[in-house]
Amino acid sequence: MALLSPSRRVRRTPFSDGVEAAGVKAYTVYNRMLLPTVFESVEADYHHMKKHVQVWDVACERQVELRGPDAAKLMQMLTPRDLRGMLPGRCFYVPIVDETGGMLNDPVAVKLAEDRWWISIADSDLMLWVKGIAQGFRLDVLVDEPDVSPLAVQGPKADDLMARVFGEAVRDVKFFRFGMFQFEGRDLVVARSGYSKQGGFEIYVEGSDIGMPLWNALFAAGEDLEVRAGCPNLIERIEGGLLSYGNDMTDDNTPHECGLGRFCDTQTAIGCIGRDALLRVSKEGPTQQIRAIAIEGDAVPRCDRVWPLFAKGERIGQITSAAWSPDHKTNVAIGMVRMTHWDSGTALEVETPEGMRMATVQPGFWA
Ligand code: THG
Repeated sequence: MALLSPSRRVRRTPFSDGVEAAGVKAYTVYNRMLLPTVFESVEADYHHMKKHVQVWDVACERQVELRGPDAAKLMQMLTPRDLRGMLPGRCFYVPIVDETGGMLNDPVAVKLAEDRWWISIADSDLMLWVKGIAQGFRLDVLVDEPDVSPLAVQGPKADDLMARVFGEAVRDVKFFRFGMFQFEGRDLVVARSGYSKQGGFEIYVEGSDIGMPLWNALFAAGEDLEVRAGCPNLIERIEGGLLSYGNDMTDDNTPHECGLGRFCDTQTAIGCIGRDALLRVSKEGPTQQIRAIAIEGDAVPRCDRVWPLFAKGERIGQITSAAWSPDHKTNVAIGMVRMTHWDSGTALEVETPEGMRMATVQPGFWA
């Protein structure tokens, strides 16, 4: 593919200088911001992440901040997940739905205080929807995008690296919770979370000016841990069943179709804008759903459009993400499959740009 023309519309991040010095080989654009996709190679990056520790520039996971007396009310209007039991210091993975129950985003909600939330968004212009609702319902809440840029530290040695920079107490942070930790005299949110199944942390870097100092401190502290610059890895995230908004699902899909029913409490999520629509569709249950799918044969090419899925010549779904897995010695994939063909073991055919391949519905994701 040709190169990406840089311009003001494609925002750099507080870590871009470090990413470039580390030899980034490819970028994508996410929330109108640069997101690295390859350093050495997708496969080499994958093996390194599973064995060591990586620092990821995920500043493109922008924060939509809700601040004010109606912040919690607004947050509950956005999602069918019941937030009443959520305490400050917690992070929740939350489907965000429109009035039809269609997925608008699948962010991580960070509850800083009853009246202060961050919505750590996937790739869609969620702030416009949130501002529209706040204004339309005359809510007493400010909605904006603060100067906060997540930096992820992922891999089996993440705890050791983080302890060297933030102190031993960081090891005690539990999954999907956060604590406040100091760096150069500034208090930062540090959560145990991240877009991989290898474990690790996300540092919500508040203030672009400390971006490179923190980046450099992590690399200086982790030399003997073989720390490297990395990024969300296509192979690893498919193995783990981590969904990519805009790729694996769009606003045409309900959370239940996406397999996110476990993050919905539609009965009790009073105030959620999509609640009535979801109650209607969830009565019958979804008629298609996301599945782990293995594709036979050699490494598939990059999946940059839907690949139709067939059974006996009939179209029954589509593949939306696929990659060769060196650890599982098969092509791992994420697809949306009709109910009639979604059972584990069902044999399918997938139309790739390089021809038809046999494929099989898996009992679950690989990791
Ligand atoms: N971290 C933060 N912001 C993000 C992402 C992130 N914004 C964009 C994107 N990623 C949002 N999508 C996801 C998808 C999956 C998860 C988090 C964000 C995730 N899921 C876990 C799982 O499915 O195993 C755990 C969910 C749970 O049990 O609560 O982590 O990565 N800040």
